[in-house]
Amino acid sequence: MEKNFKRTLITTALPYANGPVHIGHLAGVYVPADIYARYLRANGKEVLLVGGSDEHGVPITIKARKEGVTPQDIVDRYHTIIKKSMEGLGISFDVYSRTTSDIHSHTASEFFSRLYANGKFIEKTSLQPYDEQAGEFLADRYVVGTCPHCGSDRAYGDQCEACGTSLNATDLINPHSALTSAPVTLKETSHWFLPLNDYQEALSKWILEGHKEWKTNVYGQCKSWLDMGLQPRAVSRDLNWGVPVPVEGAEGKVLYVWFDAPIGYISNTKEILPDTWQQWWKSPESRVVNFIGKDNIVFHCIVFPAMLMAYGDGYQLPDNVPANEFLNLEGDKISTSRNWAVWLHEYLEDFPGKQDVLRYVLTANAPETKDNDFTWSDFQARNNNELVAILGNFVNRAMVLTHKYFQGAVPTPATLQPIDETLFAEILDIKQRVSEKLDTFHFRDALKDAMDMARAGNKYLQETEPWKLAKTDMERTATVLYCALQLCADMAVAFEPFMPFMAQKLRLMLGMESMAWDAIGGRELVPAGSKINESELLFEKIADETIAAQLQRLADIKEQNKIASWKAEPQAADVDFDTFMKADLRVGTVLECSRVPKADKLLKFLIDDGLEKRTIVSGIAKYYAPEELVGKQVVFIANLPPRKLKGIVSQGMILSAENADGSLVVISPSAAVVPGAQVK
Ligand code: B3M
Ligand code: ZN
Repeated sequence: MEKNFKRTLITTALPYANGPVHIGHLAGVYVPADIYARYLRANGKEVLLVGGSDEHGVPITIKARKEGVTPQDIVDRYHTIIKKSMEGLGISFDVYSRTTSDIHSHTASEFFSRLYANGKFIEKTSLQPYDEQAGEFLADRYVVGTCPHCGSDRAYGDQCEACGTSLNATDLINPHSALTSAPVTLKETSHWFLPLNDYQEALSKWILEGHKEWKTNVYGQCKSWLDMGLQPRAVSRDLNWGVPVPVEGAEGKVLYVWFDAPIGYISNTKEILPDTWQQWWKSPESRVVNFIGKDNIVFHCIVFPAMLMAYGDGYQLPDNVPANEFLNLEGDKISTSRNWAVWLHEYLEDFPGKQDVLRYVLTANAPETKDNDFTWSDFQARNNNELVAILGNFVNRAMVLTHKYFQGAVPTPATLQPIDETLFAEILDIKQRVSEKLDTFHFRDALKDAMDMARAGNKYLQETEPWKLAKTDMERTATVLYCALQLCADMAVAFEPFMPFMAQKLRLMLGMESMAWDAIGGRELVPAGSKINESELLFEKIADETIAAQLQRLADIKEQNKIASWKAEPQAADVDFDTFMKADLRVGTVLECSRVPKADKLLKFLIDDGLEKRTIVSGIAKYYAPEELVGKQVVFIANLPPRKLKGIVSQGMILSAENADGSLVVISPSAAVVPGAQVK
């Protein structure tokens, strides 16, 4: 271990209880935190792994209104799903709680009161969006209007989803309330602010000088916040969902969700250790490590530490904040609202008994230094080519051969030969490498190194060939299988942090107790003469059909999203009648139609337009065979200036309608008309 702390309090970002958790949450936060916790425990350290659901904030109230239920209904539903699926995946929380608990409201409320009483806040009055009809202040998400950048009339007060621009509610044109559609007015309201600028110097010193060892993505983000100069931040909101502001006259105001959520780490610790929780937060022998995603860095490295500094009373700042980047899914950003995710509770249903496969793949491909992509084909390949072919195969061979030649008892070794000594030395070397990487939060590389154990085992069996030896030299066979079984036992210990289900199964097969990390590389983890149990396969191949079904599910979601976004396509801005009438729309008869060489989208038409024959090029080759269109009547714009496409001069544009999936259908009159007929 790098630093010698007695206790480590490991916190995990509290997921919002407005949806279930998905692979992005797992890869970024929960799997690495769990690996770290299990690794420290195996090293005999005192560890507390805490987490819980973040049950406040505006998105939860929006979801509740949409469904016509209360915010409490929403958080009850998702907290239950999240908690259960975390357990299902083997995330070894000592406590998984929630921010609507009493202990949390008390803790958060007391925290605020103390800062308030000690004059740590400034109070500021400002104009905020207000809905007169509802008699409520409106959070940014509740203000809807026209985007000043792209003209979409469905932009929100914090962002326009059509063009992606971040906005302030006051930027919107025609802002109105999402609650009642009433026009939004501005009303004066006062809030409390934590003057982060007062902590600028202390924070800079603590991070920029004191924590150069932090991951570069984390250190870099902190540095840029600090370089920009910190500003006061509001810590209260006008909202009816959250921890009430404990100040007289503050009715209708709650703590800002990012003020109360990190205090959740403290409430969780209190909940599990009501008498000794302070040791974990306030003793120099303890340290706090926050596992989070990159979008939470500023809150954990700047805002919460400033809150702790303001509070005083011996609270320690985090020792490390190993934040990860994002995981994408099949090349696209994971999104709860677009259902573009692999949900943990669904995975656990679709892949029973395969928790470790997901843990393995998410770790092997963890977004530690940059955003990464989860693909189902990579999932299958890693399972089939790594877990089955390398790890499972080695263990299976060692077990089966022991049953075959030694009736399921660990054989007694004779004097070890150099090749056996090399194997033991290699294991110790791998253990060292894995430990160094786990100590410094490099989980992905640690797992890669751990897999070298299985590789070394396969190589060892390949070189010693015990199945051949057994014909001539039982003593040497015994030694080889003894060594191979020790390596299986090493793996049961070394893989426990990464794949606890597999590790337990392997231990049971070997008839061994759970062991400390130190045991790895030992010479007698499973002693000669001890019985091993029936060999079972640790991993099994995942079939192509299984993967195809998951891909189909994603394809269906894509399709639904397209339809949804197509339906939501806002109507274009008004056009005046005279402008519209300037377009000369005509019906023409298709005389000839052919593909355009080297342009797979284009068809070239010869059209009888009533006066003459004109050439028009149209991008519908994907949807029609040219011969289908000959003889048909189409609608075209006759007075567009000629345009050159792939060397062909196109004299107009054929009109088509676009389906939700992007396919095009040519517009035709419903009965034959004379060529050149005007469309009005
Ligand atoms: N709920 C944000 C998130 O899930 C937030 C984390 C709170 S950690 C104290 O990204
Ligand atoms: Zn926009």
